[in-house]
Amino acid sequence: MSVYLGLDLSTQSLTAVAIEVAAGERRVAFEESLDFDAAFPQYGTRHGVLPQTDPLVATSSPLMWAEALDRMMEMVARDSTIALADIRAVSGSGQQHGSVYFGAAAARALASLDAGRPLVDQVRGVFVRPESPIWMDSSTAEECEEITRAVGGPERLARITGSRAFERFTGPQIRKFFKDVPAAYRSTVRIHLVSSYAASLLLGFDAPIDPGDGSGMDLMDLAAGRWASVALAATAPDLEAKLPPIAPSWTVAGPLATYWRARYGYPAAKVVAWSGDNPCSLVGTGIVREGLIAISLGTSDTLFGLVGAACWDPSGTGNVFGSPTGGYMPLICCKNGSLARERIRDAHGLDWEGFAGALAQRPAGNGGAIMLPWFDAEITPTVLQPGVRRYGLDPADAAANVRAVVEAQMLSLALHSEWMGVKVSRIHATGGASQNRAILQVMADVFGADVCIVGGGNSAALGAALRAYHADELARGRALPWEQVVAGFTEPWPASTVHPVPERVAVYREMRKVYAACEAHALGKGPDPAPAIAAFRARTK
Ligand code: XUL
Repeated sequence: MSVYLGLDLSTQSLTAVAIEVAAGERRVAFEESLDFDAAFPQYGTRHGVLPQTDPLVATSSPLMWAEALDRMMEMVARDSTIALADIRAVSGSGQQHGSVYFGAAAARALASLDAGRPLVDQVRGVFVRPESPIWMDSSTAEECEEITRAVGGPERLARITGSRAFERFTGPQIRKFFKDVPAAYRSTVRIHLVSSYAASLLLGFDAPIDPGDGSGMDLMDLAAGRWASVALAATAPDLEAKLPPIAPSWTVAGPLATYWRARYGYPAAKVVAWSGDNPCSLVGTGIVREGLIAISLGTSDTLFGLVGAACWDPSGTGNVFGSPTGGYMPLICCKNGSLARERIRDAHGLDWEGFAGALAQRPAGNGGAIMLPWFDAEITPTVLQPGVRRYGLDPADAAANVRAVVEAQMLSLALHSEWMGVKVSRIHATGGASQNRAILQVMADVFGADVCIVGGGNSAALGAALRAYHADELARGRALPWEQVVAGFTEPWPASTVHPVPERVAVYREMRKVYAACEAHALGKGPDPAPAIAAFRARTK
């Protein structure tokens, strides 16, 4: 039997999933999370983020992450359900975009870790920046502009790297550090992503960055899978020398460092390059061939898929990351996800059952009543002035508003993912709201595709474990097809499939255009959509 360990260092917690793969059996053998706030209160994080006076700044502690990794590795080692000696490979997933800054002492400290002392005490002195900027930071608008200008415009940057400049992306964050504290930037020897940092702790030396996470930096030539010199030059001086190399996601970077073996009894398991949490979730939700997409209905609603050729979103809202399976991973993120659903639910005094009931009371198309659910500033499409807009929708009508918010979310996901060019054959739904069948029915009808539920809550950690399995097989000369890698772990839940209803699919095909007209109008980019709404209402009566 072979065991593979996947770790997910996310914003709020560190999760480990261990999978067992034997001839006739595959199963998840271990699944545990460590919540940063609860387990490490001495760092003072809230939801994994350090307190700040500037609301645009978001940081966390790389030291806390090291301590969490040490604690989790101990928990895995002590768990009696796993045969430690059977662990063949370890990989991981990190919250994307966050960065860690090593000074001159780091290489020596990592190379000489003493198994008799906790990790945290040995890496305390290695950081040039004791706080790491993370993906929730949006303090780099100025740097985004400067980088964009230097590269030759947002379209050129997106064509090269897969994304225009985003405040949370690592390149703009590095530029801000270089501008704010140039001496500290100069003394930085190595800049890691959260993913490559954690992998380096496991290895005892600098791990590479994989294209899945490297593409979240505004620094990588997406099609070539190497650093883009024009983007590096636009960001900060001598940057390439400070970055680890980019290596394929299935790279075996080395064995677990002696520290882990001597301290906890691990074998010399292979450490496989870590990736970002979204790229790992792609594998953990079973999106391993074109035509499948995953929609995660969580705090934000995220849609991602897998495509063979590098692409970019001409509207500038979407991202394209490298896929850890090879190929590319287009992704869009709508910020007004569960929050918007909850706001409508609460405004009408409903519970989730009542919400589902209200949704079913109204016909597909909602009689032409449309909501733009921008309770909060929105990423997709870019909406900086929050505010809900209603077209032909009475704010007091509970059923109409419930239907309107869900239809809006699904229409928006469908509309703004058209650029991906994915012909959707099946949707894998995950996240809290995927338990609501009525919502999944709207999803199926809007996309005209079957929808099924996959996975438990830990798709990124599971994806990392599956990547470890794939890389181990490859290193042994067996190139397993990805569908074989994920088999037994990412199958749809039994009886969870929801089929589209052809008449409703036809309604939503029309409604998508009307919704687009409302969006354009609300953003000051199009005429009053009233005639289009009236025509739609007449046609769908
Ligand atoms: C993706 C992004 C987030 C983080 C969360 O671009 O910013 O999904 O990866 O961990």
